[in-house]
Amino acid sequence: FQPGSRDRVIGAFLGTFVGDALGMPVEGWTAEEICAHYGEVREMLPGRLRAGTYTDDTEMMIGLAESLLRCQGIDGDDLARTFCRNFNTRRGYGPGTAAVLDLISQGKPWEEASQMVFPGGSYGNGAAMRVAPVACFYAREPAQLRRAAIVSARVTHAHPLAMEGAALQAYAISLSLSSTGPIDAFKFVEKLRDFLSPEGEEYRKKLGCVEELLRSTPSRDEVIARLGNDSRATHSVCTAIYAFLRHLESFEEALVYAVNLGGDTDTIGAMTGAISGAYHGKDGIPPRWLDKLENGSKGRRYVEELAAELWKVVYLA
Ligand code: R7I
Ligand code: MG
Ligand code: MG
Ligand code: MG
Repeated sequence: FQPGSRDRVIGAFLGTFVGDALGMPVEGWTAEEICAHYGEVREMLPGRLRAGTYTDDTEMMIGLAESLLRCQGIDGDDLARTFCRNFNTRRGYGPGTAAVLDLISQGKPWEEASQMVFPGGSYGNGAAMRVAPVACFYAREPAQLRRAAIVSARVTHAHPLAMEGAALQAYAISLSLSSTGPIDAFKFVEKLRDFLSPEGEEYRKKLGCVEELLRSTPSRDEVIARLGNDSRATHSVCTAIYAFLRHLESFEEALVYAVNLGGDTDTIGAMTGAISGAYHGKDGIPPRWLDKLENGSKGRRYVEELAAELWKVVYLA
């Protein structure tokens, strides 16, 4: 349990990638549809993309890591440019984010673009799903972590609920990364609650649900009904936190649980993978999953290199 170890920073990055790729083939399916078709998703399967391929979730995490390393912090302009440069429509972006990136590419400043697609900005989970690099970079400074997560979100997600969700997810990853021993699920939730801003009421309620659900053995349907499994930040971040805490003992079980809830499977998978990967480290991720990940020019090796570089900058400095 070495806090902030290289293995655990790499675990947070690869955990995002593995969760994204595991959930990719069944994104948008209900739990019943997954069950009827596969029984249970436990292997890297082909879907719209080849088995082990990542989607927008990981592509944006990569962009965030690249920009963080280049600027040694969050710089909104550089981050917007980096997201646009990496933007590959084949990877299944959310409609709001795709539109924002198009506007920025056409020359609109991100401050305006991010307000143009939904009134008040998107409250989608696209800012939370990519936040692992921010969490690792600022794991030792919670106040800075909150600020950085919010700025990293705002470039595409200007709605306060999307920004708060990204900050909450970042803090969950950082707590997991920093733990010096076995995590107590209830103390973990308590710390998350203390971290929320006064505007985080919806998340506060959801964290209350997480506690109640942890005290019983709820059905899958009850978990979905109370926490949600869709692409709103408010209906997915706490679901990922719950999947992690429900299966603290195993990265594999947490991720299988998350993906088989259905709905926004790649993203709830990516967020669960980030938190659980930061806890168990790369060594806790099943090798048979890692072996299946795409490994082209910006594939598995590149993601590991980004994580290792970030670890060097933050933890060897
Ligand atoms: O948040 P975002 O990048 O989406 C990420 C999702 C993940 O599942 C990825 O895997 C990828 O598939 O997309 O993209 P947005 O389109 O900004 O937000 C996601 C969804 O949240 C939208 O498509 C809407 O359904 C919903 N949403 C809103 N609906 C109404 N009004 C977000 N903001 C609003 C809103 O203001
Ligand atoms: Mg996706
Ligand atoms: Mg989607
Ligand atoms: Mg998704």
